[in-house]
Amino acid sequence: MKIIFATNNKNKVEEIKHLSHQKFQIFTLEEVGIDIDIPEPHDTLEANATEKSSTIYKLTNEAVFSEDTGLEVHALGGAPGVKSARYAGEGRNMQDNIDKLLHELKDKPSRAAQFRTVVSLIIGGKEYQFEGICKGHITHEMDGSNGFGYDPVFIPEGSNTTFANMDITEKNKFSHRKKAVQQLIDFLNAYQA
Ligand code: ITT
Repeated sequence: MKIIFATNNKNKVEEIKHLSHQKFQIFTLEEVGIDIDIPEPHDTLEANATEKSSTIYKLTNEAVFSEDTGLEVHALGGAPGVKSARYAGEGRNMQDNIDKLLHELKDKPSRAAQFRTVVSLIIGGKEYQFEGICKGHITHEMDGSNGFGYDPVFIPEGSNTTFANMDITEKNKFSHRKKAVQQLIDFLNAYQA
């Protein structure tokens, strides 16, 4: 079975390609010759994930999944959440986002946070969603150079180091994305068209 992963984020593709599965082969947008910036206009991860998968489904009419991920920080009322990619404003980079996050948390007693991933799968004309959560906390400074996004400032529960100090196999022992995508894999392995 062929399935398209509707993302432009190469780090997400790399993490998912580390997971083992049978019965289907994952193709990236690049591999199927689609070059578009998929819109993420909504205010929930769920709605943005649906937007991404349905945009590509309409173009290809093939099985497709997408995912939207946010970092939800307890003391900030769940921010940056769905706005994780543009927390410091449009046109700002990841360093600006992390600087803002550390600044906002400077005087907060709690640094508890979680990554939440929502996967949206469209297959046989129907949508299915899967969620993965990784709880942890935000560090006081950046540490490590692996991974992407907020990885240098996030320590998952059960570890004493940041995601950015882990290789992909180790990150996948804890990761939100792995938990959501594992449900997707289990679903597809059992799926009868
Ligand atoms: P898509 O093409 O899949 O939409 P994206 O990079 O826009 O890719 P998201 O909107 O899902 O991805 O993610 C929002 C931001 O959250 C993203 O730019 C990262 O900075 C951050 N992020 C997502 N997953 C992360 C992870 O596993 N570790 C650290 N930061 C992450």
